Amino acid sequence: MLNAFRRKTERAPEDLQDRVPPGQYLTEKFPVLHYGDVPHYQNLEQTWDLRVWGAIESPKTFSYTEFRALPTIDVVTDIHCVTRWSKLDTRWTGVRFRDFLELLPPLQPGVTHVMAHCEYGFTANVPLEYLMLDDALLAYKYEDQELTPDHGYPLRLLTPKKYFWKSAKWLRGLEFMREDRLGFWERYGYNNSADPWLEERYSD
Ligand SMILES: Nc1nc2c(c(=O)[nH]1)N[C@H]1C(S)=C(S)[C@@H](COP(=O)(O)O)O[C@H]1N2
Ligand SMILES: [Mo]
Repeated sequence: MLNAFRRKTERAPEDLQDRVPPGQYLTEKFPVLHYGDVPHYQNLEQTWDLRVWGAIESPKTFSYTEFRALPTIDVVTDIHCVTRWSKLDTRWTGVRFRDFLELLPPLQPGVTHVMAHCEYGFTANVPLEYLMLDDALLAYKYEDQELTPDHGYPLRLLTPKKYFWKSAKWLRGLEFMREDRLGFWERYGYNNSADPWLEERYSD
């Protein structure tokens, strides 16, 4: 019955304080935030695929149908946006990143980071170890509904232990890397590490 006591955009009630990182407030809304246009797809089988490449024994491409046939799990997690809103107990459905990795050709030795590549060239870099956590997902449903275009349809990354900007929407590719490289927001002054509990919002 947590919900009944949750405020809209105020300080968290006492019992939820320990779930709200420093400098964040809780919201019941689901704000939409991104740079640029929202892609709209007509025929996903013809206009969409998911590619993996980089430091992997061979690149691989999943069609929409192939990807949607993969086993899914649900993840319930809190999300934290660098613009200071946090949302508790959001529920997502998708392919767990760790399980997805099992379906790929072996990675080459020394992979440390993954670059998420999105429609229109947006990128986000994430350490591989964060993608190996239980809550890292290639997500396509939110609260049991297909993602809306605004929130990343047909597929987004979910990496909830980082600020939400690394949860890249409109995901089209995953590049395995042997060293870190900055993604889109990271190049524009967001903190590369992006841990909400350490309040790593911007770089100096
Ligand atoms: N492709 C893409 N994904 C993106 C972004 C973007 O600009 N492009 N913005 C990020 C930022 S800054 C945030 S806070 C979250 C917002 O996700 P939402 O709109 O579903 O709340 O998406 C992230 N994913
Ligand atoms: Mo953001």
